Amino acid sequence: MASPLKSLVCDDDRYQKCFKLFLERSSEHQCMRDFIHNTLPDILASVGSGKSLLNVIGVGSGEGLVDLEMLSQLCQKHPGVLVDNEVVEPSSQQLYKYKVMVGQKPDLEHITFTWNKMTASEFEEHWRQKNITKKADFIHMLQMLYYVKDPGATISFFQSLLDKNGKLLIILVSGESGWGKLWGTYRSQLCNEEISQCVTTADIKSLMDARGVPYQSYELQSHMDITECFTEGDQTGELLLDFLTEVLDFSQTASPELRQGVLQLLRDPQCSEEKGGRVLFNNNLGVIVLDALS
Ligand code: CQA
Repeated sequence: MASPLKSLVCDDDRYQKCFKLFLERSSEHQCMRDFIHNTLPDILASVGSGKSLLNVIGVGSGEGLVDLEMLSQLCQKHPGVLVDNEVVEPSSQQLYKYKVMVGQKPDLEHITFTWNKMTASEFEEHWRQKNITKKADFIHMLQMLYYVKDPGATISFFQSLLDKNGKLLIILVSGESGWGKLWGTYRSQLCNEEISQCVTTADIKSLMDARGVPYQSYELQSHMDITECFTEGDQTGELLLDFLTEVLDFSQTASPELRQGVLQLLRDPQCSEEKGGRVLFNNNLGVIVLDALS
């Protein structure tokens, strides 16, 4: 039977509201930033190996805040190189914000931006049809593989675009995160496979192991303050619950059993820890780095 619950993804205004709140209540961007500053520079040191132009592809770049931080690390590691940056993002609002930000930054004259307002699979189609032979030195896909039909096929395609010494960076929630536990129990009731996949880095690692594709991996500690979820009728709590379940108006539309079950699991030590009267949901992220196929 089809789930009667509507996906949050169907209401972009509400999604953006939830997402903004999530960013305020979580350390998601901070932990990515720490990784970008502390670990990524070493990963980027070997890309390109002496080329004067580096090709970068950002898949699902959003507003581009995190992209620009990575580009800045890349430019610091390779002083004087030119960067050709392909941005792939289906949301025109997000792409617009990205363009505005680029227009306001003074120190980006070494980087050219190509704006692709499309999904990853449309980009793949476009690349194949135009018979583009350009290879990439650095490709990143941050928190986006949930939204493709076949994460394994998407990874294969983008990995095939890597030049010698190129790197593909994938970030998703970790299998050990609260998300992993929540989906382990409620996947069939919450996830609409047509819209998004409940995929974690644990799934991607199993897939790569099965294919015999080597990778490096990292775990990033992160949490999300979900305390308000447990106060009935609280507006903030309802937005956070929508984000956690990816269901539009979850409290209003889920059955009482599902609602109670989800709330109980969210509080459970498998998903969250209590600290100073706050409930902190485990939002740990996993990073996977792939080299060019040899
Ligand atoms: C849409 C869908 C997903 C979006 C979006 C818009 C998204 C961010 C911004 N706008 Cl229509 N996705 C996103 C961002 C962060 C993040 C996750 C997804 O951590 C991961 N999800 C599962 C762990 C959270 C629901």
